[in-house]
Amino acid sequence: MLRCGYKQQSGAALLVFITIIVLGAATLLVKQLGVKSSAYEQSSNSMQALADARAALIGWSVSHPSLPGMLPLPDLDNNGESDCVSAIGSNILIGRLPWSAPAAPVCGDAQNGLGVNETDASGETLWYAVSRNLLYDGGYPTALDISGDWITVRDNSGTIISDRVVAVIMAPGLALNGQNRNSNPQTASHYLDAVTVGASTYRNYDLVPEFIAAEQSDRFNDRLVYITIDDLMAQAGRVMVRRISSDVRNCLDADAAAGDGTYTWAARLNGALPPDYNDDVGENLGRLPDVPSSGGWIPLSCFSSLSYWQSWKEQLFYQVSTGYQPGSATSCPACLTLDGNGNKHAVVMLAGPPLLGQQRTTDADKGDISNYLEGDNSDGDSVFENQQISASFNDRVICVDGGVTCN
Ligand SMILES: [Ca+2]
Ligand SMILES: [Ca+2]
Ligand SMILES: [Ca+2]
Ligand SMILES: [Ca+2]
Repeated sequence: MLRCGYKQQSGAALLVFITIIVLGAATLLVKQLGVKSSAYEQSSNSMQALADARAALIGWSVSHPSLPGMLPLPDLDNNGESDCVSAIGSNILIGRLPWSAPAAPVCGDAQNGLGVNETDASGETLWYAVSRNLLYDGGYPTALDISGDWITVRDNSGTIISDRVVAVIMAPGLALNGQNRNSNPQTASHYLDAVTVGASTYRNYDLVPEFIAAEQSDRFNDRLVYITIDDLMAQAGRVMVRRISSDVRNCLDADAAAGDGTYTWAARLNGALPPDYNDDVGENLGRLPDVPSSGGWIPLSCFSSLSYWQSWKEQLFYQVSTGYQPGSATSCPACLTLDGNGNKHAVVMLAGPPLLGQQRTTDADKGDISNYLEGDNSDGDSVFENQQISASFNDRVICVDGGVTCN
């Protein structure tokens, strides 16, 4: 009996002990899951804020009234408004994402705010790094350079995710050890973090155009999203195609109608000199001329009056058919074909940003049409095409025929 009672007692004690262990483990598990789920929720909230901000930033750019494709200057003093930086000395600028409509034009550019004031899960305003190529610093017409020299974003292992980035939006998260946001509210390094991978340290707060989307740790808690030049131009390009379809086609048709029905010569591509925009007698293919011709052609000042013209004209190419070139009988069939449809008097081609293998740095680069146009648009014949935008094709071609079918 005694033995049996002892056994029962020790069995009960063991049961209690096991229960305590199991309950303890379960509590710990629930706590851990709670922490993980809360971290997941926080991260998920921050990612949603970043996604919303990214959409708003693209929307701001493509709907800019005078210069679709440009991006807002960062907010440097955290009052919600962009701040003018009249001489941008670095390749990028970093500040907060501006959300409020500025009271006065920024660097002379009247603009709205993004309209959304997103904050991350810790309540912090989002940060924003942007390539100077797409900023309006008052230096018009040199703004909006889509030729290259972009920002690189790397993953946790330092591998490049994209090197065609124009803007990075960052959720800073809570202050880490060593970050003091009370006395340094405008200092990016008190919000954004750095990670060392091998021999390289990537800092999300300095003016080196390299950013890292590292894994979360006690030394790194930034979350970021980015916009590439391709993302932006796919959308700004659509807006520009609509505007150019209307404005540039109207200028060309008006010029033809005011004269003898023929269309202007092109501005010759000459790789020995910077691009010029004078029409050249005998040139069917080149850029669109926007200065008065010496040959008595009606000046195409129509183009120069377009607000976006100076920033976009390097990307615009033009071919006039022999059937409608100056001095011609203004008749097809010596006309152009676009997407299988003939009888086009002229075509205008919007090149888009450079694709893999295309360079637009030197005068020689800028004089070579294959650095801008692809597929059937770069071979110099009379047949042109639009294709689905892809990594190997991003031209947009519109036709001109006096409004008969091209409209
Ligand atoms: Ca400001
Ligand atoms: Ca951070
Ligand atoms: Ca192209
Ligand atoms: Ca062709």
